[in-house]
Amino acid sequence: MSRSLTVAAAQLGPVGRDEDRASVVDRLIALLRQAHQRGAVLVVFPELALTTFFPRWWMDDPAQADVWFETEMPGPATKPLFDEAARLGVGFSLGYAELTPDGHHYNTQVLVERDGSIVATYRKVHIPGHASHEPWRPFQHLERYYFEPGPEGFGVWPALDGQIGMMICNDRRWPETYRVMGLQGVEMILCGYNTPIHYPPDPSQDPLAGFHNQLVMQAGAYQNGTWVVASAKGGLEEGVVHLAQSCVIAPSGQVVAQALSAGDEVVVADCDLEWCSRYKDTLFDFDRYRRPEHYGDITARRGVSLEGGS
Ligand code: CDT
Repeated sequence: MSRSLTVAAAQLGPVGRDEDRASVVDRLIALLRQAHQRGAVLVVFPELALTTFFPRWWMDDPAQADVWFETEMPGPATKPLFDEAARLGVGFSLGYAELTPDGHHYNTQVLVERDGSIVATYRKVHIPGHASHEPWRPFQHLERYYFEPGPEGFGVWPALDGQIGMMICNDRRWPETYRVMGLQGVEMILCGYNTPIHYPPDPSQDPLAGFHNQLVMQAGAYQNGTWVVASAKGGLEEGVVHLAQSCVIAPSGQVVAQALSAGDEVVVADCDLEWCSRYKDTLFDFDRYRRPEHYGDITARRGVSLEGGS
């Protein structure tokens, strides 16, 4: 028996500083329609898809950046995307900067069902970069200045006839991201990202950006028996080159589809969610093989307390 979910990673090319929400949403709708024509019922858009990657700029007052944030979802600019997706019967996931009514700033991704209803909102847990101006860098990565970490952690939701989880960009580099969702039975993890290829604190990592991108997601998929769908904002954006390489990864860890360009592109794969059980019920049968009851013993033997003292 198979349980097919045809999914599209809707990669975006650069979004300029002066590009308004309406024109970006037009691009998203064009990608949505292409994905639908190719049979997709779920479309994954990138992190902070509605704007340029603004954390590359320092602003003396962080409130100046509020123009890049959404105060409602859908709002007037994003409603056409919600309407077209519901008309086509396509679910989607969209990354955006969220300003909550009580003043919190999050890097957020929403999951929307085929009927246009919001299933879940995930707020990025791992906030990378730095929190103050570092003029020595050729460009800033001020996510820690503009965003708070999401307080809710990682969830998994029944949607699209499967068990769906979300992570955002830097989250994908941390094994616990996948494991926390794996322990909740995740079958498909949706991820948007903006990854500058140049890493100023250690440029020796630059040539490895694409390798590391795949290394972490292929390992996370395999070790937790889950599909991973990753959608980039790639290309040269406001002078900074971003990794493209959007892809779909199977529970075997194999890349089954990948972007060919660094621009707007739809990457489609037909995913059998039953494939997850081949791994979840065998080599990575958590109930059978994981031994969390031993973790305390190991740390005690090494003279390390779980509280972090010694
Ligand atoms: N957007 C995002 O999380 N990007 C990070 C860049 C890390 S370097 C500060 C990433 O992990 O791809």
